[in-house]
Amino acid sequence: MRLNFVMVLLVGFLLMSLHFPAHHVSFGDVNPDRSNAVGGTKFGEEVFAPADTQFIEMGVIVGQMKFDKPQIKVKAGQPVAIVFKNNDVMLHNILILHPGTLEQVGMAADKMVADPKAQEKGFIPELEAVMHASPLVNPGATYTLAFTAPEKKGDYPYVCTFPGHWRLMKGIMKVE
Ligand SMILES: [Cu+2]
Repeated sequence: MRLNFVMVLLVGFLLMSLHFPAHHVSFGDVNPDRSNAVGGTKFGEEVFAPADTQFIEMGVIVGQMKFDKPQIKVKAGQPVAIVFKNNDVMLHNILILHPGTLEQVGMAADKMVADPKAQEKGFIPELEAVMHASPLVNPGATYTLAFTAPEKKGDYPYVCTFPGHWRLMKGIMKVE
């Protein structure tokens, strides 16, 4: 399992590095408070997943602008790795949000179309509501978003913030 995880990250990095200039992979300015992330918010980082990591595969329903899972469940305080495979034909990302902030983040993402640096920022709004975020993932590429599930139980939205996607491309991460 550990080897697979590292392989996924490395393969993801190789695929993405073919398409994105280096500055697209910097996330330091989006939300500095990601100290509880296991890793995976940057490409190429070698992340050793703890043995109790909950791996969750996530894909896209092709042409429908939807994640292939409307809901996922994780255990509070446990390491999580969402293996996001963009099997669609357009760019997508995946963000984990604080409960009740989907609209706020979605609207902010849509407004980013007017921001000349939006692509560079991966269409990730600079809001406290954003807990974890992947970069934009190219069609055919996979990105593993690794983090520690919140201690606080509840319904945490996940969403793609490519402009116009958030109303359909969303789901709920149930922290139990
Ligand atoms: Cu999307």
